[in-house]
Amino acid sequence: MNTTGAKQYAFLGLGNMGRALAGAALAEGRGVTVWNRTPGKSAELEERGAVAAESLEDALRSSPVVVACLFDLASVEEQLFGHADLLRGRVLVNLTTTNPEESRKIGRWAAENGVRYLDGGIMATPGMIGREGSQILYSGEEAVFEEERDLLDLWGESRYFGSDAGLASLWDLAILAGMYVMYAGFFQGAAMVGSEGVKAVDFAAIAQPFLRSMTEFLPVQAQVIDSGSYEHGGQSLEFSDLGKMVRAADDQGVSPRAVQMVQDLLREQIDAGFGHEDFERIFEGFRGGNQ
Ligand code: FVH
Repeated sequence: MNTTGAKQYAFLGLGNMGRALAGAALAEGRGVTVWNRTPGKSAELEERGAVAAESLEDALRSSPVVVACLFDLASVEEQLFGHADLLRGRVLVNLTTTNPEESRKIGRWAAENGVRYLDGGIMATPGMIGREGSQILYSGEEAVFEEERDLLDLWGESRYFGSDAGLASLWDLAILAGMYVMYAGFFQGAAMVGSEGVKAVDFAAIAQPFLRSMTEFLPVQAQVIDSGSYEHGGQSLEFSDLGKMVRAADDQGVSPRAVQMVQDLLREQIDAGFGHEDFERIFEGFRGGNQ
């Protein structure tokens, strides 16, 4: 049964993340209606006070604010694009992961149909929702972001990036790019010592403190990049040469491809005559510039 007088929200999608988001709203006494394409995922939320809608249409009618956490753009299109009539005038907070162009596509559809749209990128796992360290990035209608802060802030630190609906997604995917490449380097290292029978957990125990401390340098490296000059006397490209790492992996029968990617970026800058400049210069390789 809905909590009398409480603000009402509809949650679409009860996967691991959708359940965590709805659960955080319930924990703060909000009125929650839930819907999932496949029935059977709402029992625990119902025990905590959520109402399970009998249909998607009922869920959309139940609340002025609809939170979607589906799988991808296709699932959002499939479920919502045919229901503009029911969503008109309502707020749609879409936390489904999409790329920037996909987010913009949903934003355009929302604008054409009078749906108040906020796009979100979740920088957290389901277990982190509502806990320290959880950040959710937003873009789209700023007034919606401000009006709904009492909901959004339940899930984590809320950050707004602008009215272009694709911006939250751009930031989300940019941060994840850093995460995945870091993981790939760690996995290559695990394979290197693994070739001598070392378990990955033992490698992690020793590598993690060092890798964690290295992240402290990110703001310093960012300052070098923003300065537009790579002559700050930091570690030079020539000094950074990763040939030894590539060779060590090869000699152990391990693919060096994670480190080879960085080595290629380094070589590109050295070959262009910038070997004496700071390591951060490889940033230019991503922009396609060698000036
Ligand atoms: N889980 C995580 O750590 C990450 C953190 C960052 C953000 N992601 C994104 O959140 C979206 C949902 O992720 P999830 O973890 O809840 O994913 P699943 O547990 O796999 O649940 C998927 C739900 O999506 C529903 N669904 C899939 N296709 C459709 C469709 N065509 N129409 C309607 N619903 C659909 C699915 O329903 P069902 O299969 O149970 O019927 C689940 O409710 C996602 O974008 C992540 O990238 C999570």
